[in-house]
Amino acid sequence: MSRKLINKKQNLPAGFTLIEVVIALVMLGVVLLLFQGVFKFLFHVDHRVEQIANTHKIQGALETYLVVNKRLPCPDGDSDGVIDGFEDITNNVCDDDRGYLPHKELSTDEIDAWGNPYFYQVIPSAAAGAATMCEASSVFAKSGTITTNAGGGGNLKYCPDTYQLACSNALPAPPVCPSGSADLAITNTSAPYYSVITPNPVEITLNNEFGVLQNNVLALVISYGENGGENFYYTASINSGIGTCDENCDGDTSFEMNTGENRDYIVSVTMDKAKHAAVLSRRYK
Ligand SMILES: [Ca+2]
Ligand SMILES: [Ca+2]
Ligand SMILES: [Ca+2]
Repeated sequence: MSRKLINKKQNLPAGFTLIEVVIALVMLGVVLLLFQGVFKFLFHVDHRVEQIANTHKIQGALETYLVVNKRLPCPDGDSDGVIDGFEDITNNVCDDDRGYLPHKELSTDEIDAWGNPYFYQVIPSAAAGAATMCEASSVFAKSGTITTNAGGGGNLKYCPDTYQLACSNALPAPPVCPSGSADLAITNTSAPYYSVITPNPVEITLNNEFGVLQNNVLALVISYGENGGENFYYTASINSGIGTCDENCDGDTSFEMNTGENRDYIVSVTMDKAKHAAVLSRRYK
């Protein structure tokens, strides 16, 4: 009888020891972690690729808006508590120099690839006073009568000898302009108010790791990328005391094309682009 039992035991298939089970579970865990890492990586790559495409769309939309309207839109502010996707502008002056992207006006998406809204910064002078042909803020002015005062804030000068215009208090002067230059007054009733002689704004600076990238920026659109939930101008520490804030949401007009995991996606429109758009629109003055 006992011999039979022993034989039966010997015929049973070999089971797993506890150590073998533990090793198998550890290996399974490692494999799952690897897969999770791969999926996370692919997820982020997918969003980055999507955002790069979004960035190109916004760049195209801003440039098309410039060509069609001969001006740029003001930010969609929150001063009135309403974010409606349309610019906030009063009497040819932007209500604020920063806010949300007027996405309905531009026919672009309201949010970026991570579901966060875009930040839109324009030159502070666009929200500071009257626009004249000799001021970069004129790129944001809507239709309506705007006069470039002779000898006033616009400083528009004309040289009868060379038919040359200049935005300056002193130029053109002899010998460039032998008989001297004269103050000139021009009244425009529709955009564009800016012209080939409108100086660069030098109000917003866009840097990269090597130094200044662009210093004639008129407007910037920013997606704060993967950490946009906390690193957004309207939620970061500068405004609400929560989240973190970097160079692109610290409230000043210096911005940076950063790289790495928390990189931001920036679209910029320079004065050169605005003048190019004015040429395309055949409304160059
Ligand atoms: Ca609005
Ligand atoms: Ca970021
Ligand atoms: Ca800054």
